[in-house]
Order: sequence, then structure tokens, then C-alpha cells
Amino acid sequence: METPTSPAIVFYDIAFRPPLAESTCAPNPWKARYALNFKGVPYTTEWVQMSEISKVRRTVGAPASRKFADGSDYYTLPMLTDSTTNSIIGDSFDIAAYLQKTYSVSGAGDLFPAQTLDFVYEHDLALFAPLSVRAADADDNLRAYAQFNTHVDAAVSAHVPLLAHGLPFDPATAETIRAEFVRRAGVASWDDLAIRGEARAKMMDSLCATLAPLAEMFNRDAAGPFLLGRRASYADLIVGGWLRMMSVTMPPEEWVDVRAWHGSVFGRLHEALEEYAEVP
Ligand SMILES: N[C@@H](CCC(=O)N[C@@H](CS)C(=O)NCC(=O)O)C(=O)O
Repeated sequence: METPTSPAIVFYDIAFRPPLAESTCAPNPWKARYALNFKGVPYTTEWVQMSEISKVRRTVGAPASRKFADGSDYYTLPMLTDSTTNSIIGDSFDIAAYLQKTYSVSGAGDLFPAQTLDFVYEHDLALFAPLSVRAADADDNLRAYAQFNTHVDAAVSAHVPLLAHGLPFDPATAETIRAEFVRRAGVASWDDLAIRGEARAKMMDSLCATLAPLAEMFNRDAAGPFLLGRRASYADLIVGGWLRMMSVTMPPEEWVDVRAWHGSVFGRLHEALEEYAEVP
């Protein structure tokens, strides 16, 4: 009789409140998890408390993939290890590119089909940690996807106060994590990171307007629900990762609105991505 072996791929994701598979909502891990499920390669999830990320990455031997504004290392997830190739990959985009290269014909096929990805969000965001900048990709097509990733990240990050207070922290560690967020933001209290009332409504309007050109791209192929019609690609997974975060962290009535914006393109995309939303 064969003994069952555990999958060669271990995927490291951020642990929020139990049940972990329901609360998981960090956008970059979601992009990578969607990519893994798209490829249909077996893996297990290693759940990491936010306070443990730097320790876990250092133990595995993955350098930080971001820097704080002061230049110090910012250890993040997702991360993936693959014992079949002895690889350690510590960035969501790198994970998708790795899966495409290593498991090129697996699952739903090509994660990076050529397409026009011209969503642009010009920004001058004063974030506590600047968004990651990728070294220039030799491959024009990957570069186009990476730029799209940066613009989508920036567009939603500019509205992240709408999401922060809805993060489903584990009650056991919530106080520590909130204190860390307060420290990073340089504010006096967790409450200072909330946005309510008229200011919130205004920020929702701004998010809606910011996402309009992105929605237009989804309307190019009327068959939908993906940018290329019936065929999903990593660009859809990038947007989908952020939608996952919104679905968990926004008040339900706001999430209903987001789903309905711009002819319901985001609601349709989110639903279609259920196919790749398994959390093993
Ligand atoms: N460029 C990295 C960024 C990853 C990133 O920012 N991850 C966030 C979650 S979406 C994180 O790990 N945050 C941990 C923390 O804030 O302490 C990637 O795409 O993987």
C-alpha cells in the first residue's frame, strides 16, 4: 500500500481569526492562492500569525520583499516553498511567474496570456511602506502584468482606510496587531485609523470613480466575466485578490455596492473566481 505523501508546495498565508479559511483576506496572498488553484498544483497552507512573519521568513531563508518608509526591512506574505525544485519564493507576483514557468501546462493553462493592460493610476501615495518595485522584467509581457499589478495595488491602497477597521483579527492577538498598525501609521490610536460618516462616503465615491477605467476594461469583452471574456488570467486574479479583501473587511452594505458598481463587473468577477478560491 502506498503511503500518502504531503504536497511538495507549502504556501504561507496570514492567519486572521479562526476559522482561518473563512477569514483569510490579505490581497497579495490571495493573488498567489488564486494562481496556485488556477494551476491546480497540490499544496498545503502554513498559517502564520502577523507577528511571526519576519521570524518565519528568516527561518525559511527568504529575504524581505518590501521596505518600510525608513528603509528597514518589511517582511510580508505570501511565500511559497517547493521541494521539487528547492525553491523559495517570497512575493505574490514572483509566485505567479514561478508557477507559470514551472507548471506551464498545468490546470487552467497560461496565467499570462498577452493582452492590453492599460489601467493607469497616477499616484503619490504616502504609505508607511512604499509598494514593492520589481526589477525590470526582461519579458515585455510579464512587465505589462507587473505594471498592471502596481497600478491596481496603488488604486486600492489609496482607499485602504475603508478596509482597515474591518480586518478580522484573531481576538488573541488583536491588541498587539492594532498597536503595530498604529505605530506604523504614526497616529495616536486605532480609532484614528477609522473613517466614518461623510468622509467615508466620499472615499467610497472616490474608490468607485478610481475603479471606473478598470471596470471599462472588463467591459471590453462582453462575454465576461474575465478581462479576456471566458478565459481567466493573472490580471483577473490581481483584481480578485483585492475584491477578496473587500468582501471580508467592508461592511456588507458597502460590499453590495462595490459588486454592483459599473454594471456589476466586480461582482461577476468575484463570483467567477470562486472556482479558484479553495483554501486547502
Ligand atoms: N510585494 C509583496 C507584498 C506583500 C505584502 O504587502 N503582504 C502584506 C499582506 S497583503 C503583508 O504581509 N503584511 C504583513 C504586515 O503588514 O505585517 C507581494 O506581492 O507579495
